[in-house]
Amino acid sequence: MRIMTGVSKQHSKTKLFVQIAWWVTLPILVSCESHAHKSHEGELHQVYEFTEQTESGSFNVQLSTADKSPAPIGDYHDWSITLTDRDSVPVQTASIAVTGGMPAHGHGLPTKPEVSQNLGNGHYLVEGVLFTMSGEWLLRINIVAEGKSDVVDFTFSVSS
Ligand SMILES: [Cu+2]
Repeated sequence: MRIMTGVSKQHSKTKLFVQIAWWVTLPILVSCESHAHKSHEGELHQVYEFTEQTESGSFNVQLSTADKSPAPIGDYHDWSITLTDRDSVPVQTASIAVTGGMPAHGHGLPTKPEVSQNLGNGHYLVEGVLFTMSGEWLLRINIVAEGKSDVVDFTFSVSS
């Protein structure tokens, strides 16, 4: 009888541990699942347009999804940058690099976007942006122009 009780207690402890482990793990599994699922949909979502001053105030950067089209999850798409200086004069010749990722997930961008075209009058085309999951994404725009180097971060939520 004692042995039976002992076994029974041990069993219920194990069972409890398994249950706790499951409830801790479940949300992680569910979020991974939804990420994977959404990354295959490739549906169109939100149109983005932001304007920010760079950290040192050298430039103003307008960042938007190209052609005001929505940013999809799971498909390559383009963004546009409009660059002006502190006097609102278009910056015609700039070297621009785009990096980023998901700060909350601790990962970078899945691709290396490139500023592929200088469209003139301070407009630049960014190709090769890809969001692989919903959540908060960061795009960091590094600018070298007019003898100055400056950076600006754009953080926004991508959802399906
Ligand atoms: Cu992520």
